[in-house]
Amino acid sequence: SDILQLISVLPKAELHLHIEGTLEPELMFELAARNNVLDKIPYESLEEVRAAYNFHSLQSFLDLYYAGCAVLITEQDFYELTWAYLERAAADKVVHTEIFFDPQTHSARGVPFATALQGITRALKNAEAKLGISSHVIMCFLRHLGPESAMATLQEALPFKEHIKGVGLDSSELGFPPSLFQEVFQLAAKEGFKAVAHAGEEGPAEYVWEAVQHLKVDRIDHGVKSIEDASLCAHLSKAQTPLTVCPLSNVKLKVYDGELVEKLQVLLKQGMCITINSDDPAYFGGYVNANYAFLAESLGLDAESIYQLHKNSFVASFLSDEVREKYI
Ligand code: ES4
Ligand code: ZN
Repeated sequence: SDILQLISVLPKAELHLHIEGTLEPELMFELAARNNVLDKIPYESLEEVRAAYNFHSLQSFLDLYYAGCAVLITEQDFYELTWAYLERAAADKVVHTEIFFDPQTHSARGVPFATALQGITRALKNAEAKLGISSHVIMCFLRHLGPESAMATLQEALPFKEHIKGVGLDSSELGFPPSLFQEVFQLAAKEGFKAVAHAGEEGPAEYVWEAVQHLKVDRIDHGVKSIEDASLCAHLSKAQTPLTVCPLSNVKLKVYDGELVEKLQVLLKQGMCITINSDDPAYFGGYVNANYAFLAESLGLDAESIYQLHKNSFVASFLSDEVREKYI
């Protein structure tokens, strides 16, 4: 249709993408074989992997996502993982991407911070030259490991500051409110990092308030539960705090029902800065254009809304104003 055509040709920024969540089953097996760790992945075949990607909650997904990470060991592994994502992003007309990585997932397995970061940044640099994609890296703290481990990770990152644009907060949400990480985010801000946090994915609207007030984030990742709090929605609209929404992720993890999707459209029309992203595309069944297409089809979005979403992706990005201007 015309809408799908428009989605496929519009240049866009992707702002919510876990690089570890772009590990396709084929590459998972290839790296497992190369690194002699086939025993570390709980599957015998590609079919078995795909059959396992049937989630009922955030945690049921995270368990498999962390298990898959066991095959990522060398700098070259991280390079190939990131490069494979960038080629797919280019096919979807992504011209700028801000990717998350989870250093603690790798350091806990004995893979140094620098190994993961260097593999990722080498691919990003190559993509700038060969695919015309600009990028930033955002390092995320795993909230289930608590604030002390997050603080240690931040300290470990300081020597690599020039390669890291911002800090984020991800993993299991319920029981790990943003306020626990206030000190970590305070130091990160002092060190010049931008800040984002997953909030209001499975957790309540209250966690979104905490991310705004305690962590002083520049964007909220997901944030769909904000819909349940009218005064929060009013605040986010007024402050133009962006939400990086991931429709296929929310459907796969059963975060919301149809009604919430429709409310999303109301918020978009009211001027909230909503962006569309793919989160963990290898696990959730589609890259960024598939996420736009899903929303367009389920809501019957018009061309004007699609155009607004593409524009929001640049407005919400950490690009310099000078570069941003070129796209909006
Ligand atoms: C994640 Cl969908 C989602 N939510 C929270 N943490 C994550 N890490 C990777 N994907
Ligand atoms: Zn996410």
